[in-house]
Amino acid sequence: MTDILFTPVRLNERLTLKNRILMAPLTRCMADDALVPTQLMVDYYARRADAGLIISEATIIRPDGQGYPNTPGIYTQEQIAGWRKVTDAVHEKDGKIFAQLWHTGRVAHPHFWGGDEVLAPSAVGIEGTVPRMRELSYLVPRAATAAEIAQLVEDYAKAAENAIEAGFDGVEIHGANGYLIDEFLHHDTNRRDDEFGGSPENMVRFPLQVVDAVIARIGAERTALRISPAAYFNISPDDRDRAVFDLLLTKLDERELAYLHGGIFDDSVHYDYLDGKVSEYLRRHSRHTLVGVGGYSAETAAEAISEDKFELIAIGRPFIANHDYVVRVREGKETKPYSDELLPVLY
Ligand code: FNR
Ligand code: 8K6
Repeated sequence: MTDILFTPVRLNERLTLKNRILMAPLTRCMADDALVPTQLMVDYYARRADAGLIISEATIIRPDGQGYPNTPGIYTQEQIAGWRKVTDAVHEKDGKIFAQLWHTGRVAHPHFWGGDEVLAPSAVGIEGTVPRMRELSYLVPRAATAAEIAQLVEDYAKAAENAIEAGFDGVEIHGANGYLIDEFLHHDTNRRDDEFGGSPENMVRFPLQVVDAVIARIGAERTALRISPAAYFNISPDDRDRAVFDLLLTKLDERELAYLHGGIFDDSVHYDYLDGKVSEYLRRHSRHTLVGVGGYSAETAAEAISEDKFELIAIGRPFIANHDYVVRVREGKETKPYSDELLPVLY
């Protein structure tokens, strides 16, 4: 019944996946204080190498992209060397792994890098405090200048190059979930009136510059993108965002990508302004290989793939609770349930 998940997929000339089950990117806050991957992370990823592709936890491209404690980075030699141990261990077990490249934008907090300000598209803050660090209130960010935006593009490209040096098979640009790239794509967070805001053409400019810079540096076969057309996390929805994402997807169709990934926690939710679920919207508007995600079981994923709703499934919480998720599915065994309370002890 889940057999279709175990058919290999050729993404392009460089990459063929042994099955259709991806490990979703999952922030676990397990890096050391220099944001270097630890031995625990080496073991954690190696024991999930049965996945067709592991997408790493979101990994920051530079210090001021950090918004949570102990999230790994990929901008120092120590971090690159730490990731090399992870990628070697995954490859030894015949797995593949992409790095998810992250800048949290206005969700960053200077507490982590000892600065005094946060950069975002516009000076619009979020309410609340950093999770697990309830004493840290979010700041109102400063709108990045054009020169700072150009530097951010370069820093994404450099991080992609570092990821290849660290042995990753490719990168997934984190353009989802209310972080920097997503902030440019929504009216709630992008109030700019220069060439990066005010119209769909301008709002897609920075995200596409990042995609193009990463492709130029490491090749389209190794470049993937995650986006959240539904504002559902840290951003308020605005009906005008639909035109921005329509244009983004049209422009992405002019480029090659390893795959396109929807960022959502529950793909059964219907969004009126998308005329359907996130996966349905992406399918209608994109020609790229699509990753479905958000509340799927192996059975519902297999059904969706056999109905051609997407080609690949990313599994998040169940993969945290079951390091042997792929084996359990293949053998028709029960999977252990995930719970947030268990998160700190599951590896
Ligand atoms: C996430 N998710 C997430 N997404 C992302 O793009 N980068 C990340 O680092 C994280 N981190 C993260 C941590 C934890 C603890 C959870 C539960 C989720 C979202 C994740 O990739 C996925 O989209 C959702 O979990 C939905 O899939 P499941 O869990 O229903 O299979
Ligand atoms: C300290 C860890 C930080 C992790 C970053 C992102 C993931 C958080 C996961 C928690 C779940 C939040 C669900 C939000 C969905 C909103 C639906 C309306």
